Amino acid sequence: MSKISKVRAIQVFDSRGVPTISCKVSLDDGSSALAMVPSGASTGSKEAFELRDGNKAYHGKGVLNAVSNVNEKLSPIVIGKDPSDQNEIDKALIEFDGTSDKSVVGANAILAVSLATAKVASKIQRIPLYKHFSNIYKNITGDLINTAMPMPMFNILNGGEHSNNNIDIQEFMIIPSGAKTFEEVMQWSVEIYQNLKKILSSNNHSIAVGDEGGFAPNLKSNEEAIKLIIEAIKNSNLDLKKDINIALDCAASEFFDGSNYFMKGENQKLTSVELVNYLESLVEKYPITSIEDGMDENDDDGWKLLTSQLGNKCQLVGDDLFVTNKQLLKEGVQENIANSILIKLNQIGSLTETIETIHLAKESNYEPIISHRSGETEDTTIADLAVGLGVKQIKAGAPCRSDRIAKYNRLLWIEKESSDILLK
Ligand code: 2PG
Ligand code: MG
Repeated sequence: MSKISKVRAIQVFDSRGVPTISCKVSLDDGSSALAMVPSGASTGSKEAFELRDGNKAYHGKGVLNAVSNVNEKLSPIVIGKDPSDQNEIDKALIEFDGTSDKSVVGANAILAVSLATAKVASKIQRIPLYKHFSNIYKNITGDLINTAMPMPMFNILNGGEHSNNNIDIQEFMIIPSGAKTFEEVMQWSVEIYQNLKKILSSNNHSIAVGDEGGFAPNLKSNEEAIKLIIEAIKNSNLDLKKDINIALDCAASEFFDGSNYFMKGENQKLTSVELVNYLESLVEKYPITSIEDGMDENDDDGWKLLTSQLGNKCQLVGDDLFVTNKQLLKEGVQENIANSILIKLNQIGSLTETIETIHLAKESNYEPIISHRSGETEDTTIADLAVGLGVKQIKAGAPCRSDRIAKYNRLLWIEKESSDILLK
């Protein structure tokens, strides 16, 4: 069995031009694989620690300290180890750091090594990465996976922290729920996206895009954004509800001041109760089947109310709320808040812990959703992660810009090459 012989990280750049880590893990048989770490803009306060240099270079956002932590501190820990034993490797990395938020060496440093190891292990076994992920899941949890193509939520209109327009809701997404194949998923979404571009253009709105490739025009209200998307769906000759549904990521922590939700775009100050009623009115009016971070991450009463009022008619996704953390998810399940969890590898900082959280979600009947970050790279690992772990939904941005499209293109290849992996 080949062993890890070298680990090398360098500083590269993400889709926002912000530094991030790229890590190469090499084996003694000469094979190697690269992984890159993404980064968020609307981050949850309890995410694992992203180590940044904080000096003059790159406005403090350099990652040279995290890079040298990989090269000097983490590399000796994994050299000589079997790359297919992901659990043991992640455990050793986590133990070396020794903190619950990975703040000594940085979650970005640990995750880079964790992912590059998984990738090189799939290479030497000559199996696709998604298959290796299924095997790791079985090793860690004892459960077998039914691999599946995930249904995407395409973020085609960006607001909040992902653009400088006046829209407060961060993401307006389309779900091509009626599509039969991933190929059809892509065709429908691309056509809607391009029809939306035409509509915006003919109404003299900006067609510039935000961080996740969705358009970012100034509009009168959140509702106007939904109406424009519905027009684009109709212009694509697709049926609302039957073919296409809508999802929102409010990222509500970004407009909560500790007691009220202030939607600047429409000059509205709402209490938790009023925000829940507002979201319920949107669900009643439009085919909205999923709402992420409808409330602030610390607004427990708001979350309880949202779940009791909307939980049986809408998927309620916890992102900043759970930050892919098993313990926080456990508490949420006990308190009966939300009914779904967004999964981001870098929120927790290792593959093994991500898998444990997904396992707990499945056992608790909380639907897991694999997600990109707003700062992405050409790394397509999350596409394989969704397929390999049988996670039925993925959020990877608009069907536009290579940092987003790379994930969808990878899913197209998986569908073409594996006739037994179906969109459910
Ligand atoms: C989110 C993500 C991804 P960010 O809030 O769900 O869409 O954004 O990476 O900025 O946290
Ligand atoms: Mg979110």
